[in-house]
Amino acid sequence: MADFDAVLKFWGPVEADYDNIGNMVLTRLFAEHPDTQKLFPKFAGIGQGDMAGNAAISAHGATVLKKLGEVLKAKGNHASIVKPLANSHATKHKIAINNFKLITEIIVKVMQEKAGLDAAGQTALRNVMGVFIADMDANYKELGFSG
Ligand code: CUS
Repeated sequence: MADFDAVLKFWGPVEADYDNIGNMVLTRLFAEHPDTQKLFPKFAGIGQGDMAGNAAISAHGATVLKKLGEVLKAKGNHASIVKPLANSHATKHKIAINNFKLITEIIVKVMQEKAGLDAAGQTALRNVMGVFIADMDANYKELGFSG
């Protein structure tokens, strides 16, 4: 099975609850990698205990997962999705590439727990994200951002 489909098979529960699952992804990212919380100024002062109920964290978590859903459904034809994302993350947010690798591992874990993502699906998601991140990196280099 193609990597995209091996992940999309488990996308239903994520799609049904973007806000809550997105919140879990960012809350866990910030817990496991505290430096990532500082990348987005609007999240800077929020304590771990207040994250689950924080609407801004849910909203951005949902945004991240919706983008991932678009990438999965594009099945490789994601150049038009990656370009604006690379632009905003390189020039506006200044998010180094390594952060996307960190969030990948968190999404793998959260999807395992909340959507039952199996071993094949976990490998497939890592593969999809590997290609996506390499494409982000190529765009970063074109923009002259060393992220
Ligand atoms: O927003 C977005 O979209 C991104 C994602 C991808 C590209 C995958 N992000 Cu946001 C990222 C990050 C965050 O949020 C935080 C931290 C780190 C990273």
